[in-house]
Amino acid sequence: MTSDGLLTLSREQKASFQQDGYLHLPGFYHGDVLQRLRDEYHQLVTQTENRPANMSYSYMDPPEGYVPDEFNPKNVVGMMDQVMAGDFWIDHVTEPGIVGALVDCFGPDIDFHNGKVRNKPPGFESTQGWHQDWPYELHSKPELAAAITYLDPTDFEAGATEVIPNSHLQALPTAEGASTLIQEDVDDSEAVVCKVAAGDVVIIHVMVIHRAGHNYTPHSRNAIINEYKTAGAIDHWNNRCGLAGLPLARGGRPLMPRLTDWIDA
Ligand SMILES: O=C(O)CCC(=O)C(=O)O
Repeated sequence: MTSDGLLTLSREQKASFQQDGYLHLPGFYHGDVLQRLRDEYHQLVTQTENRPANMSYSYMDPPEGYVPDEFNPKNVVGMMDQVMAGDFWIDHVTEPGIVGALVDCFGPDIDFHNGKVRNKPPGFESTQGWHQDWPYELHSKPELAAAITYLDPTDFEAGATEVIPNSHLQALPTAEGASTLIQEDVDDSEAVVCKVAAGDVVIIHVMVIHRAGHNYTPHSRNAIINEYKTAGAIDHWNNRCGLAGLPLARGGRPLMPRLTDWIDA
């Protein structure tokens, strides 16, 4: 518990999340803990056979002028439900510091929502554009957030996530037949590039306007996105993802035991 009586965040960090709709946690994972995370991740994207059928991988053809890098040699661009890959990935979802941050942001009762991987292999071009996650994952109330764990230093040229601070207070109309926003209507004059280091985490409110960037570097930029919600936010989009709705904190107390020796509780 921090000196402010919060589980993970300082009072300033909590206020910053409430004000801006996102929060950058530099160096959340570091040292041996980060190394283990990167090692496990390397196995996840290289040992792709014989995984549970309810996990899925997607791959990207290298664009002209780019080749896959050694860390992500199969050019995995995305995965769904990496949490089903084993105990380590459950420990990543239930990591008490992250669950604590969500409690600090939203209140005492937190559930898991879903987990995925979003990589930006060399030459990746993001086609999604500005969006709020809300239309993709409607609930009875917008009490959800994604915790993006970055495994590599990621700046603007390398596909950094961009966010528009304080844009999380209302749901905006989506483009015809799409879940993204009408791009011309988005005022991105105040957009912030989340320049991150390996091991940083950025927490993104479900309604904050954001987008993924393009990666013009020869290095794969890799990230895991776990999403969380309050117990009171009831699923309206029929979430069938692995471990959806798993209770992670009740009464402000993280519930899940550690399954591996990765990070001791
Ligand atoms: O990959 C990123 O930088 C952002 C991901 C994103 O926008 C999303 O998954 O909604």
